[in-house]
Amino acid sequence: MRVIDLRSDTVTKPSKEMREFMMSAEVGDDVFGEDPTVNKLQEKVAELLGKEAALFVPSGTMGNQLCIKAHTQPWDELICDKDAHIYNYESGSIAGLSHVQVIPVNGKNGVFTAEQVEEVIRPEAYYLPKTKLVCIENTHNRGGGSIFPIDEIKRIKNIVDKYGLKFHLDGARLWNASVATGISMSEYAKYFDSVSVCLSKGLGAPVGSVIAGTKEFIKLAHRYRKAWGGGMRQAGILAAAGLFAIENNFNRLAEDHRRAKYFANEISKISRIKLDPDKVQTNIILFEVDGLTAQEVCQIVKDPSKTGSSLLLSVGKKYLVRAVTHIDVNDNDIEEAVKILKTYFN
Ligand code: TLP
Repeated sequence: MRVIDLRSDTVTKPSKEMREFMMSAEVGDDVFGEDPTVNKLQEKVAELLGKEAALFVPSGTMGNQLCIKAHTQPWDELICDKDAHIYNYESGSIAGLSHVQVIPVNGKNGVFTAEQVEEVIRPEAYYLPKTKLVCIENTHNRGGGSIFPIDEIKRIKNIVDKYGLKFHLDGARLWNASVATGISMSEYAKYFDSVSVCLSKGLGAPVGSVIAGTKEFIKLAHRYRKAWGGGMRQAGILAAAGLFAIENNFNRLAEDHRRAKYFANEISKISRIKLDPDKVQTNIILFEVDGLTAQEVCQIVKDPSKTGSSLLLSVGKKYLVRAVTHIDVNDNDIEEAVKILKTYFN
């Protein structure tokens, strides 16, 4: 049976070439800082992001949460979009691990303005929480792969500086933003005190994220990584996948964006489907099916009995279905996915 898996760009499997590259990686004990491949990856990502230092971590969640922990103290407060991954999908870790509370801002597709940030920053008073950190996500997952405009990032950075706050970027898919806009990773990163990027999303590596910032910041994050059980030993095998992915799978993200756009255009013609294809900026497509919850849509298209193929989609919000293009789907798979949606919803 044919399965077309558009649930996420996390579902990709390492290619034969990537696996071979991993097999030949030189390794050492990274808890002693002695894994040459991990060190190489950290240097490479630090350079790419124009930061002093970087740290390899097991997941995007750990990367974001380490940054939040290293920028804050218990009882502090951070500002992020109401749909931010750090706030919705990281198991309550802002509260659980950092003892920090969130001021969720009502952005549009995950994008908010400098004015919205300034409005919620607390004045100094003993009975108020201290606002310490602003976090943005680029591209924005629940915003449908939306790109945070660089001009708004600059405006928010002015506010961050004016109030002496810190600025964190969840750049799990910063690669996609960079390829889509032509703005370099370092140009995006330079406005932030810390950046987290994922190797296991569009880049197709099996595991891992990297966080970057000043040497002092990374030293502190390194301490917390160990404390949280994230110290890895011969992790060069995994870091090698990341190095391979950056080298070979970064620029090809444009293909995923092209397919997402095509898919969005085609399914927007289906009578019961509601979406604006102009909103699709990268590799994530959010759409509604008239009268059905996202969960119901996922169940219907998964069943191969009518079409001979199983289409896997995920839930974006209660009524928003999410489809994500990635390295393991080709033009033909996208055609088949369109056909399946036509069968059920036209
Ligand atoms: N996103 C995943 C999961 O929510 C399942 C997905 O399928 O999109 N930041 C952003 C913007 C993300 O989209 C994700 C993962 C993370 C951080 C966390 O990364 P991991 O899953 O490696 O902890």
